[in-house]
Amino acid sequence: MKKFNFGPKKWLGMTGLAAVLALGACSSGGGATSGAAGSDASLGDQVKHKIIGIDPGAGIMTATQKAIDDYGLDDWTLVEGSSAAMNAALDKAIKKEDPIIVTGWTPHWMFSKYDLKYLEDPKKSYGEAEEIHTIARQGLKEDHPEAYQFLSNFQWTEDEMGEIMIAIQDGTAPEQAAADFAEAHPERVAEWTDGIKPVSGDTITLAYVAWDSEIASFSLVQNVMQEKLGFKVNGMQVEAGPMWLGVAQSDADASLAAWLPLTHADYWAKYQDKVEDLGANMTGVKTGLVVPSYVEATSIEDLTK
Ligand code: PBE
Repeated sequence: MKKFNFGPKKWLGMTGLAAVLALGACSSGGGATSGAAGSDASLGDQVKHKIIGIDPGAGIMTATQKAIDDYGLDDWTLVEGSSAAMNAALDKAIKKEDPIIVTGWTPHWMFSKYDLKYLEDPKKSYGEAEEIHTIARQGLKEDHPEAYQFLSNFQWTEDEMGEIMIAIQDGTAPEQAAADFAEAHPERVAEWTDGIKPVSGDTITLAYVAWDSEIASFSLVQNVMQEKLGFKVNGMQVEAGPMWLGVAQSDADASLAAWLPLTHADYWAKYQDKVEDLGANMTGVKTGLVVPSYVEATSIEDLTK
């Protein structure tokens, strides 16, 4: 069942003028591409030339700086914060039908909750076919062959991750959302654990970042490794840089949160000799600039107008 993109279309009513007044923006004159429909001010003026970003270590921040260069968005600023702060800003803007531009990615529950769209990226600043990879520390295969096998087997889909993310967003605790998923999909759990002999209490540490997608993957893998394979799984919740460094230095055994080839290209370049790539745990993922559907712009190129 398709779990994403069933968001209500209730934000399509326009109050562009109110948005302009609320932001105190002034009209940029004739011919400008307006932001919210009905407004004469350019989208840039309406959002004060700000893109709402997330934590500075996230690859999407590097990609967005690149987009700012690639598209000549000289007077634009990328605002640093966290995914929680970005989600809050997006929610606030949508409630008022104000224009807003955020750094966004899929899978993410925001596309289910709100009516959103990616701005087209003809210059490919955000890459093309992104995947989420599982990376392991050197020596994991020898030290914990069962964990290595399971982590190599683990692969899932955007819709499956969406079930956990949306449950968490609706208020279910991550561990419970993961347990519910494992119970609802025994055949998937059986595929991932097929032929692996359970251990008795070996400890495995998984590094991850508090991005909604990664909270979902960590929680599910922790649940399955603990409940079905007898591991004790610790989470090491850190920023993106320390996550990669943690696996490279063997402070963590593995991470499910390596976005490649583009999003974490800098980290990969730095640590590829010290980590092992176990392959994609999800394909067809995406990052970019995201706006509510009521914003008229359709491409990053429109931001220069
Ligand atoms: N993200 C979600 C991450 C990868 C997962 C897109 C925020 C990043 O930008 O590094």
